[in-house]
Amino acid sequence: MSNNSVPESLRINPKRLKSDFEALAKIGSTGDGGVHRPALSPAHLAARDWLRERIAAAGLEWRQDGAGNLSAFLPCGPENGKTLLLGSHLDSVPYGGRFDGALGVLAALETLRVVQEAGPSLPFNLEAIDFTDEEGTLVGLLGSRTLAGKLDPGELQNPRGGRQALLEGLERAGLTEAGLLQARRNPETLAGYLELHIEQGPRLAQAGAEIGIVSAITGIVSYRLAFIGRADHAGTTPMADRLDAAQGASAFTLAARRSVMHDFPGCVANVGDMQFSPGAFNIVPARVDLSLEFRAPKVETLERLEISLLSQAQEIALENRLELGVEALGRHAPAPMSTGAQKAIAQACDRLGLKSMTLHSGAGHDAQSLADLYPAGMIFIPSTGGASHSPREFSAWHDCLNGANTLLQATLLMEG
Ligand code: HGY
Ligand code: MN
Ligand code: MN
Repeated sequence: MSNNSVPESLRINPKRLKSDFEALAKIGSTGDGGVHRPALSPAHLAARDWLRERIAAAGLEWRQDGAGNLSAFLPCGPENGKTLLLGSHLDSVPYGGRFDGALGVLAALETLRVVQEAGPSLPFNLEAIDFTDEEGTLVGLLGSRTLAGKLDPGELQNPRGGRQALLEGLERAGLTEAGLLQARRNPETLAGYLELHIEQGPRLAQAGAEIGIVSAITGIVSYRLAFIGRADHAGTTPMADRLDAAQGASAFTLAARRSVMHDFPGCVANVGDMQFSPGAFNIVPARVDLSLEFRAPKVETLERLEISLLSQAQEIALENRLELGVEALGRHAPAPMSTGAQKAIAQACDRLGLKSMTLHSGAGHDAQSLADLYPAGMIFIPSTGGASHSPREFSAWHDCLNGANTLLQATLLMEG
């Protein structure tokens, strides 16, 4: 059967998707609606074992590459034809939500099962993929960037999650650095990539839209900054004589927020972690290491923001008579989504009678690793209250179904 003869009434199986979603949410559950499945942690690997079983139970072939990317394959296209990737990620941020990434992987698997049952031949084969370490608790967009052949070996020496954590995760998962670096997939073999994801923000709900068609994904840069002073007795050292690292770290955190809000509309900056050392009630902190992540929709804005934040850090260190350590940890360029994929998603919404709107993604996604190599598109569904990266993360089940059906129909509408 040709692509467009596939009945427009094809839909996912709601009961099967819901039972998968509820079973997966139990793996690494934190008991408050969230999950804790950091990349290559025991919980994440348990989720992967579960996914592998579901793939086998569907009679689909499962594959795993040198980066641990786990996928289901459906040969529904021409012999040796290209493959359309559908997917997302099963890893989570620490103590995150149960929808982020998981919904996209399960909807991708469900799309393969429905196509397998309906039996249409498509202009491409289908592959549902779970990418390793999308969240960057180890490196960041690790699995999709290895598949894209973009992983620089140097990044593995000082990743944002720490080299020790990376080595332990690789060991636990039976992966190697060499394997990671060999996981590139020839882009000529891939027809494109579609991902369903929760919006992780409030815009769809505010606009009363059921589906978001992503136009572009934000650029993201990470640094570790160290404000370095001197350990002293917290009781006897005169206040004016202290080289107090906490003063620099906290002044910078406040300055970063102020300058982004005043001078960089549409951008964000976050200090998500601070480590004090030696770290005691009665010692003036000698050193504070902080994690800095900032995002901007355009490369030139990202570069201006980077210069501004780093120069403010230098000035604040000087003012507080501190030294400043600066480690660049990760850089993901902003990525426009393909117009072809956006068109297929819009047509799918028309077929399903769903109200859609086009929007930019302030969250990073695996699609941004692939978008310059082949047509990539993303489908968003509303997040209740815009909450994400928290156990409060929630999307109404009818929105999840709308998203999964949009992924299915968009898959059938994608050009080969
Ligand atoms: O951090 C992000 O933007 C995404 O959720 N990984
Ligand atoms: Mn995600
Ligand atoms: Mn996330």
